[in-house]
Amino acid sequence: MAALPPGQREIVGFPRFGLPEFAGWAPATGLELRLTLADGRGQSTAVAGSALEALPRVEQISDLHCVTTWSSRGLRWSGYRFQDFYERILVPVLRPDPAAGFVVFRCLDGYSITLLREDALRPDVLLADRLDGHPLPVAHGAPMRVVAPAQYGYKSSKHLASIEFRHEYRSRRSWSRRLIDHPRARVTQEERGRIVPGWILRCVYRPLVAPTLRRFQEGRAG
Ligand SMILES: Nc1nc2c(c(=O)[nH]1)N[C@H]1C(S)=C(S)[C@@H](COP(=O)(O)O)O[C@H]1N2
Ligand SMILES: [Mo]
Repeated sequence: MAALPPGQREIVGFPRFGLPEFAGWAPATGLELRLTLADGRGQSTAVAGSALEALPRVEQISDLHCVTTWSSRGLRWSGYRFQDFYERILVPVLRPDPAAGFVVFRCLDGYSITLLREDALRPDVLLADRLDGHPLPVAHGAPMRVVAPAQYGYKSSKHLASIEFRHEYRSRRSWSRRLIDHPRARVTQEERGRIVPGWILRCVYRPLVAPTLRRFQEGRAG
């Protein structure tokens, strides 16, 4: 297997993880997928999950690199390429402004994250609804999640609800989130955060891994 990106350490298994404020949240099981698409100019439209079945199903084995320095390796995802979804479903129904360079993914738990359009259109970015040969479990983002392996895990939004196009990069609400949310978040460049260098953030994040893992295991909201 290839070497891990700088500052990452392999973790055994694949834990549920995320922002502590969402640790106590769980979506209803058996949710039907429905995606809202917004063009950033006030128009939106809803797409039923069944529409995606017209796209080629792809399998992909990739690693998930959490910005807090743990990596889970060799995850077997199945779903649809975001690129295929974009070209064959999204563009024909929504016709987003080609100048809108950012894509916002909003989630059922209230989480949202923005990717550069060019990063979202990489061929390894999936809308995944299966993991390890089984329907995507609630713990890992049912009914559907984004998988963006070239980016830190925080760009791989779970429980996807809507996709919106924007002209500017708009980060998450608070100033602290603005510090940590890098527009690109490429693991090869160690773009962990916007202002503080990645190698410093390694040391800030590492002590947070164990308590956050426990919080998610116990389902305690932050
Ligand atoms: N909806 C939602 N998506 C999310 C998060 C979250 O809190 N809520 N956390 C992100 C972070 S920081 C990581 S590392 C991965 C973890 O995915 P996992 O729980 O499947 O391990 O999900 C990302 N996507
Ligand atoms: Mo993460």
